[in-house]
Parts: sequence; C-alpha cells; structure tokens
Amino acid sequence: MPTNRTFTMIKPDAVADGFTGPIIQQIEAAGFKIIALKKVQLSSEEAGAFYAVHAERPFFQSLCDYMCSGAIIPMVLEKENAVEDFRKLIGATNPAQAAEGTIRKQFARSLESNAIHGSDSDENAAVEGAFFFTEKELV
Ligand code: YYY
Ligand code: MG
Repeated sequence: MPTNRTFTMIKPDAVADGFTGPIIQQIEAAGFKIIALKKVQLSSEEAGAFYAVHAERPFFQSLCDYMCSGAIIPMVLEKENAVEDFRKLIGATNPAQAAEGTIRKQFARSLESNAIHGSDSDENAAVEGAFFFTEKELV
C-alpha cells in the first residue's frame, strides 16, 4: 500500500450509537478519500489476530471481547500524509484526553470503547488494510 494511505475502522460503540454517518462526514470533510469500505462483525479469533501486538497487555481480552461485540466499519483512506493527519483527526486514545473537535472527543464512550481506530505507521496501515480488503477491493 502506498504511503499516502491509512486504515481505519469505526468501532462497535460508535456504530451502535448511530455515529457512522457523522464520522464518515468528518473524515471526508478533512480531505480523506474512501478507497474501500464495508460493514463486518469480527469473531473473537479475528479480533485477537488484529490486535496481536497487544496480546501481553492487561486489557487484551477485554479489548477483543469489545471489538467482536457488534458491527464495525473498516475503511482504507487516501490523503497526503494520511497516517499522521488521521491520528490527529481522531485524537488521543483516551477520549478524556482527546483534543476538542477530534472524533474520539466527540463520539467515543471511554478509553476502551473509543469509537475509531487509526493506523500508527505506513507499515501497519498496509498490514491492517490487507487484513480486511484484497487489492481488488481498493478502488
Ligand atoms: O492506537 P490507539 O488505538 O490509539 O491505541 P493503542 O495503544 O494501540 O491501543 C489499542 C486499543 O486498546 C485502544 O484504541 C483502546 C484499547 N486500550 C484499552 O482498552 N486500555 C488501554 N490502557 C490502552 C488501550
Ligand atoms: Mg494503536
């Protein structure tokens, strides 16, 4: 995946709370193009595989239970400087510490149920995008 792409998913809390539309609107208004999008529900095994990097962390099991508790909306996004700009748009991991106007500040319920994911590097964006989408699905 070229370095002008990032991967995101709207998480179960935000989908359940009816924030899919407003979140996508803010993503597009910030200049990101949606290259791929779908709605899926992860199995516990899939959630564990996606967050394997956190397997040793105390919150891992709870995070996996939460991430497979309902539908999510994975997306691949394109924009200049996509990874860094998107992390700014979503805000800090803990919504209580996220800046005003960020997606997590506006829409997240809590540190764990924090509304949205954003890749933290070009490398991880490519791996995470490929977790959900084939090359042919990136349009
Ligand atoms: O990249 P980001 O999502 O902002 O945070 P990570 O440190 O990669 O953690 C992934 C995910 O885990 C986070 O979005 C919420 C959850 N989490 C948690 O439940 N408790 C923590 N102390 C840290 C993270
Ligand atoms: Mg992360």
